[in-house]
Amino acid sequence: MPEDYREMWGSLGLNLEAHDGLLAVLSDAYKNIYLTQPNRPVGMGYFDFVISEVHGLRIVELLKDKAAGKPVIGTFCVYVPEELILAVGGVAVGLCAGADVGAEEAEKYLPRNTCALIKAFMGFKLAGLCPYVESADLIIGETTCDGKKKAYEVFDEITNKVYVMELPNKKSADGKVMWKHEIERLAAKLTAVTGKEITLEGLKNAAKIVDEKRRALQRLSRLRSADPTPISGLDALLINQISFYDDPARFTTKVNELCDELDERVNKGEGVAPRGTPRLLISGSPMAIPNWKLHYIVEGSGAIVVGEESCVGERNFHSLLQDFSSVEEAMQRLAERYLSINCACFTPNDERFDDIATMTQTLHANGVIHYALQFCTPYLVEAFRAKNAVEEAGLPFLRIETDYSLEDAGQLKTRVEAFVEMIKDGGQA
Ligand code: BJ8
Repeated sequence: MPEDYREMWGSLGLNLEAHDGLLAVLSDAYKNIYLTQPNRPVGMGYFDFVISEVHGLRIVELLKDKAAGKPVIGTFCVYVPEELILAVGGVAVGLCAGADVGAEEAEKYLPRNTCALIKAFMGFKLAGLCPYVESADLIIGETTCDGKKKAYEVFDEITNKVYVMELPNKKSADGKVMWKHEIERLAAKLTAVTGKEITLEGLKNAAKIVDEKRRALQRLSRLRSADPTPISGLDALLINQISFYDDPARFTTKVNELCDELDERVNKGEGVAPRGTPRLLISGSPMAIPNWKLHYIVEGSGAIVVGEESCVGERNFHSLLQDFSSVEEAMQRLAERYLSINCACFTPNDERFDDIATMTQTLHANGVIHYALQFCTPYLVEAFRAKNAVEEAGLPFLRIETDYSLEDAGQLKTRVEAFVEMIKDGGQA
């Protein structure tokens, strides 16, 4: 860390010794996984810097924002509308965690057979390792999978900051009415917490910032359709992970600058792997930072990841909000836009298979790897229908169930390598 942030971390109540250990491990992992990649775009330098300062400078910025009266609002799910947080002058930060940290602490409150994402956000808090949770004024959960909604009850007991949005299980007419009501209820909650009314002007400014961020991420996604692809899946995943933490306007500028560079690469026919390298789509549970495991394995096995049908990926930026001319209309647009996300928590969720089909076509994928965290029932069950849909479309499919530990890395690598070889041979799974 270029600056010494220990005083700040201490004042946030972090466990300094354990936190030093975590940063050391992450820094080593980052060097090994990211900085050894060949032919990285120059524009990745900004994102390398953001990662190096993810518990440093970014937290300094958040604390300055708080001191200036801007509340910090933590979220866990892409169904929570960022526009409403920005419209009350707040700063939105993602709180999902992607490392096997604090599991022992988390298991004092949660059953062992809980998915790694839930254990990690609980574990980071309980082990005193998350400056984002400590900085947050309010934490917004949602009734998605059972594990999350029950964990929020415990998380609220520990933090006393949790507010839960009720997401319907079905996108029926009643579900839509209920969800619109939940959006309005969140707006009222944010106004109560911040003392700031949500105005049309505030919503328009917020929508512009968030839509521009989405446009930049869509542009990055489109550039990955080129062969050779101008950016690795690892780097694209990192950018998507950072989109949940960074200042949105600055992030958008940096993604667009990177995309200008990638445009040039595409025009010159340059890429990070030779033309014809097998191209894979990853689909399933989200990969929160610093979960780089599967991409690292895939890209070390002679293939390239060209897209993520995931919340840390396409589900986060797939559609824009569109214009509106009143607060009421904005609430309706927000309800529609967010309910159009296709998560396995919904039943039925057939639209997700259409999304996978569209992405495989647009990105010219040669196969799909379905990624589900162990004990994530929604995605594990849905994998069977996803397999049928992908194979009916004539593409090979590999189903992976894993967690954040590295114990199964060798076994996964063997399976992924065999999958990639089969694609090279032009075969079916
Ligand atoms: S919209 S995927 S962010 S709920 S991996 S905690 S589903 S058991 S994260 Fe998710 Fe929103 Fe859906 Fe996306 Fe539960 Fe599965 Fe764990 Fe998950």
